[in-house]
Amino acid sequence: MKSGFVAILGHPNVGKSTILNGIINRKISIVTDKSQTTRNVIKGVYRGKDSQIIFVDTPGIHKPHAKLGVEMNNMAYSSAHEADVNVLVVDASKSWNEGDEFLLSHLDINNAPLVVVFNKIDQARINEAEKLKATYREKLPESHFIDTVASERFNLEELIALVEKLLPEGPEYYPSEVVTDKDEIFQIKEIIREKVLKTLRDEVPHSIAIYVNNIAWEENPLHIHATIIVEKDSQKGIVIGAGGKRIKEIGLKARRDIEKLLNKHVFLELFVKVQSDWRNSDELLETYGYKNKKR
Ligand SMILES: Nc1nc2c(ncn2[C@@H]2O[C@H](COP(=O)(O)OP(=O)(O)O)[C@@H](O)[C@H]2O)c(=O)[nH]1
Ligand SMILES: [Mg+2]
Repeated sequence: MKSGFVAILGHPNVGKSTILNGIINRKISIVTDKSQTTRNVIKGVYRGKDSQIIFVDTPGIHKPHAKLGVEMNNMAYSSAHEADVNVLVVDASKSWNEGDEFLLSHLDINNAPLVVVFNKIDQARINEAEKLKATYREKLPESHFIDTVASERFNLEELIALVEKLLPEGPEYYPSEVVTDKDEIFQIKEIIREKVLKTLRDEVPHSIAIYVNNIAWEENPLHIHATIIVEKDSQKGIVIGAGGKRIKEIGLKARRDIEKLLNKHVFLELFVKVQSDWRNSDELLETYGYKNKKR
């Protein structure tokens, strides 16, 4: 059978997680309209007739401002290095800029085949997109190219077929029931983080981490006690909202998704805690699951 690891790489916000979810046909990686939503490497297992492809969603590559950003970039770089095929996702509605230079100069794609995906072609202007594509073709002449609209699942089957063709013969890496390498606690934290991101304005999201203090698995409803970590008192106020209105809304939305994930009734208790500059603390990055451990 054809099998292997396929890293989905690119700038923040280009649609990498949407591609993973579209391919696996399940929401395993959170998606928002904000950049740097994905902070970990998330694997999704695709099974074809005679293939098993492990798609690896990665944090967007960007110029880092804190240690968290450095860790996130490193996760992407090492995923690229270990992959059998790399998929570089480009926002086709943007023109070539120094961000693209930064990305190409930092990526070590290790001689594995590279597929460049021009996503969001629904938002692109034809002439501009052609210019962008020509630049990529010139810089990466050995690569394969495909257009997609990930949010509509347009051309994702074609992308899978292309990747399948480029993969080597290999073993089945995961048993048949496994869809993702991430456990339920990770998914619960990501659901809560997504609801915070979607409920708040732009300035807070990068400062947020989620910590699960306790899950009483034997209780019904299942009791989950989690903490939203922020960096400043003012952010704590924003997350809680007037009269606790916003945190209630976050809790309600998160609870619904967690119940869907676990297929159980859930009682979700949320707290907010200030921990200034956690994004630059090695110890706290480790606690919150953002340390780039060797996989
Ligand atoms: N118009 C359009 N929007 C898209 C497409 N793919 C993804 N998006 C949107 O782009 C935003 C970022 O997507 P996401 O998957 O989180 O990007 P990531 O940061 O690269 O993982 C979300 O609001 C998506 O709904 C597409 O093909 N067309
Ligand atoms: Mg993402």
